[in-house]
Amino acid sequence: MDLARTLKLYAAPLFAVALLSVPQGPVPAQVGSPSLAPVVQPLPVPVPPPAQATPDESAGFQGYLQLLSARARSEGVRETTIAAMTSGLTFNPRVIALDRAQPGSTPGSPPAFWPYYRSHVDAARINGGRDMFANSAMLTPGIEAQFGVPAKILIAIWGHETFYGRVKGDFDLPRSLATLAYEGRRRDLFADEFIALMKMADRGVPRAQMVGSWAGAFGNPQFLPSIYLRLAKDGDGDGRADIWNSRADTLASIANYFRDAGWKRGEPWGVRVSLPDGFDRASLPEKLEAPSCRNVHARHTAWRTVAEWRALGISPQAPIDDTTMATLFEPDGPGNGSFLLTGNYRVILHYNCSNYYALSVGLLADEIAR
Ligand SMILES: [Ca+2]
Repeated sequence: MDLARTLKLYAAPLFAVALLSVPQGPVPAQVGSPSLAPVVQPLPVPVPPPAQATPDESAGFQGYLQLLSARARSEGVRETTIAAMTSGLTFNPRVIALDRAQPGSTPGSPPAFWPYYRSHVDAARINGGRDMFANSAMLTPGIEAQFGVPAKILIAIWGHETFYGRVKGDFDLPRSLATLAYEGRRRDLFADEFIALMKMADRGVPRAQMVGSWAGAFGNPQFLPSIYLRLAKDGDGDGRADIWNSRADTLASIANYFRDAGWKRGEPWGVRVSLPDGFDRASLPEKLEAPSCRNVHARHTAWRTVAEWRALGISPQAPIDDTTMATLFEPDGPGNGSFLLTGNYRVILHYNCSNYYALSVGLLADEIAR
């Protein structure tokens, strides 16, 4: 799962990018080390103009494709698939320009959450989710029963990733993944994804369907190929996991990802809380330490039960069991909104490790079901 988590970090939420008004495709704020800045940044990032592949790059890339092909062959990928996936493939300098345009960790205080939230979880996002929620009412009880994940969460993920399928990306996936692997900064990860994409083709996914984000994520939930192979589900029983076009397959696949990542049935992602006047924040339990995604988790307190939080004077604004373990998080500091976050919030972070992302998903989900 560590590998899967790391890989999923490459899958930028396209909708966030669209709303950042970056004119030339998705620009996730951070790819790679989960200990860096949030994946979703509230500020637009200047994108350098596309460069041309140099002759050396082109020659080297073609040689590298032969290495990838040999590996695919050794892993049982069919010869016709290898040919279909590599013939005519060229290095894409645009993908590298986008990759290099990502900002690193932002020094100083993290940017404010609420302005980001207001601009991203707008009326269109909420109303689109409510429509999807209502129109999926025949479908979702079965998925909720099977996987234990609320439909509102699944739909909020879909809304965040691709605005309910409206913005899925149009980069050629083999070209993007092979380019990122060849460039070498994270070669092993992207080479693995390229091989996984070939295996998808062997399973019958059409070459023409292989388009998505510049970083290799695709379909309604923006899965990477390895995630697709491992977790995509056929929700409508036609024998194919069509996360590009099928609502049932999309929702079942996101639900399967969440179940696999440890979503706990019946537990909320978190609740808003109120703190008593003069609450002594200096006495709060220490910061949360996590093996990955440290900067994101370090903004939360250590775990306490809800009963222990209540004993400190903190009042949940929605139902949550006293025995539930939770951390306290105040994204914009005291007096600007406070939350108790459960283990299920960590599952949303597993999908995309950013407090902006996870808190927005949780709040959008609650708006959708309101
Ligand atoms: Ca299907």
